[in-house]
This record gives sequence, C-alpha cells and structure tokens, in this order.
Amino acid sequence: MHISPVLWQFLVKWLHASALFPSEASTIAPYTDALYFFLLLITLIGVVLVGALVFGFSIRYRAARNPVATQVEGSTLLEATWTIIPLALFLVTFVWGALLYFRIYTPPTNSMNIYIVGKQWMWKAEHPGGQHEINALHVPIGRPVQLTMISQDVFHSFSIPDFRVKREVIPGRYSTVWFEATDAGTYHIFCTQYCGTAHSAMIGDIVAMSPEDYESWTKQSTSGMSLAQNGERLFASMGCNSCHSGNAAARGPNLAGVYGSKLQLANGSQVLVNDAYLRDAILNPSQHVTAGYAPIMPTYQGQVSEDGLIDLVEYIKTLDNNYRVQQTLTTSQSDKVAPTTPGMVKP
Ligand code: HEC
Ligand SMILES: [Cu+2]
Repeated sequence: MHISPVLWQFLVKWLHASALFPSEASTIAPYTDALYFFLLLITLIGVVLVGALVFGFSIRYRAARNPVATQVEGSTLLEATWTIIPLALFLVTFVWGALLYFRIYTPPTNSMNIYIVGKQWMWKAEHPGGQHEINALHVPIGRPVQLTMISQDVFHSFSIPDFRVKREVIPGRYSTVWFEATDAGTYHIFCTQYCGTAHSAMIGDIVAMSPEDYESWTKQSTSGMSLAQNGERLFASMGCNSCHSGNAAARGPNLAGVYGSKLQLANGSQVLVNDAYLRDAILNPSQHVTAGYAPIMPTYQGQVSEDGLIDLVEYIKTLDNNYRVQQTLTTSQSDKVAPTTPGMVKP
C-alpha cells in the first residue's frame, strides 16, 4: 500500500490542475489529504472486493449449477476474519483521525490572533493593529495564525478549502481555528452553514502574502488605532474604569494580569481567564462572581457590539501590572471620548 512520494505529488498536482481538488496551501493540508486518500483507498478496495465476490458467486452458484440449496452451518474462521480486518481498519482510522483532530484544533502558542465576526451576510476581519476588512483576510505565510470567531446573528461556518480549515461560527460564543499558509496567493473563503437568503454570497478572499508584503499591507491599511486602543476608549466611555481603576480602594478587581491567570470564584471553583471568559464576564457578570467581591457589576448585554467586545477583550489582554496608562486616561482623556464610540451599539 506504499505510494512513492513522487507519485503522490503527481497525483495531488494533477487533481488540483484538473480542478477536481483544492490546492494544498497550508501546513495541515497534506496531513488531511493523506487521511482522506487513505479512506478513499480502503473504500475503493472494499467496493471492488464486494463487487467481485457478488459477481463471482452469482456465476459460480447460479441455479443451473446448483438446483438444490444446501444448508451452510457457518465458519468461525471466516466470521472472525471479516470482523477483525474491518475493526482494525476502523481503529487505525479512529486513531489517525483523532491525532489529526488535535493537530488541527490546538493552535501553536506562538500564533498571531485575528478576530472574525460573521453576520448575515459577510465576514469581518479585525487585526490586532486595528485593520478592518470585509470579505477579505490578509495573512502572512510561514506563520501560524489563529482566528477567534463569533457570529453577530445566526450560525455560520468559516471555511478555507485550500487550507483544509473549517469551523462553526456561533452567536454568543468564541470558537477558534488556526492554520499556517505555505504558498502566497489568493484563496476562497466560504460560509458552509446555510444561513439565509444570501448565504451563497457570504464568500471572500484570503490573501496569503510573504511576511514583508504583509508588513507593508498592515502599515498601509491601519486605521491609526489598535483594537486595544479602541478598547481603552470604550473602557473609559462605558465607565468600566470607575470600578476597575486599579486602586486598592476600587469596588472592582484590578484587571491587570488577569488574562491567562487562574481566577478563584466565589462559588469555590477556579477558571482559566481566556478570551471567552472575559467576554462572558462583561455580558454575564453575575454568573461567575470573583471571590472576595460583591456581585455589583452590571450586565452589558445589548450595550456593546461584538466588535466593541473584541476591543475591550484586547484591551484587558494588554493590561500588565502597570495600570497607569488607563488611570491617566481616566483623569485626563475620558471627557474627550465622543458620545458614540465606534464599538457601541447604535440605538
Ligand atoms: C459597578 C462597578 C463595576 C463596573 C461599572 C464594571 N465592573 Fe467589572 N467587575 C466588578 C466587580 C465587583 C467584579 C468582581 C465580581 C464579579 O465577578 O462580578 C468585576 C469583574 C469583572 C471581570 C472579571 C475578571 C475579574 O478579575 O474578576 C471583568 C473582565 C470585568 N469586570 C470587566 C469589566 C468591564 C469591561 C466593564 C465595563 C464594560 C466593567 N467590568 C464594569 C465591578 C464593576
Ligand atoms: Cu453564513
């Protein structure tokens, strides 16, 4: 069953050139394809084997030759064989699939994070530097990229066939997926979850570029404000800093360094603070009250858009043990913030 690498490469290239198969443009793609072709191969062997037996037996045991049916008592050897071989094949597929699953869903720790917001019917991408794109996503090649995705309305699914990447994009919850592009080029983005009238138009282009090109693209398309800076403004304009000022006497906990830490809750459990937890802490504060604090934080449900929440989360992520940045903002700049900040839900 061993296919020489040359033959393999040829097969994949041919399939791609014949437009029967997407190109392999990410580090994961060859692994996914190997499993896919393995499944195809054993299915093919199964079909040929069963087909040949049906055909052969129908000739060999045709009525003209065997006018009287004979009683067959069965064969333990035969039954064991056709149980053990498929079982072994299924187990190999299971272990292989599970290993691949973990590879696909565990992002490398050094991956860069980009946010994706899906809505009827478009994809919005938000880069940490504040670059926004609609139905397009620019990424560098040779670097793992993690997407943190959420939907503003119904279920969507984010898919890049050339990268062999696909993941559900769900309202109310972050989901993630990662990839590392290997070849510069433009590839398709699809929504693969039927989401309404213009579902088929919920498409876009992913542009994989060399790190240098990506660098110059980020410089060109910057809006001047990073996500964290937008978040800092929101934090002040929404009054978060009145409780989370970082002062010892403040009514809310100091948020510096909270991201990535283990938080002790009032109900005795411990949670890891990640993006999803921060988002939920802002929307449903009463559901997981931090130990040592009164449940006085109001809910911000319906008051911030998903984009605004992303900004706030990015801001809190940047807070290290030096809270001064935000305190200066509280006293000197908060009055400069326009009444309708971009991230706020418009009435
Ligand atoms: C009225 C005071 C108050 C306001 C206003 C307030 N918070 Fe809180 N916040 C708290 C308190 C008290 C806690 C701890 C108890 C709890 O978890 O509910 C908390 C907890 C949190 C947590 C959980 C992490 C931790 O260390 O406990 C986050 C994240 C957070 N707040 C963010 C925000 C953001 C963002 C805003 C503004 C949109 C905001 N808060 C507005 C009082 C407040
Ligand atoms: Cu969709």
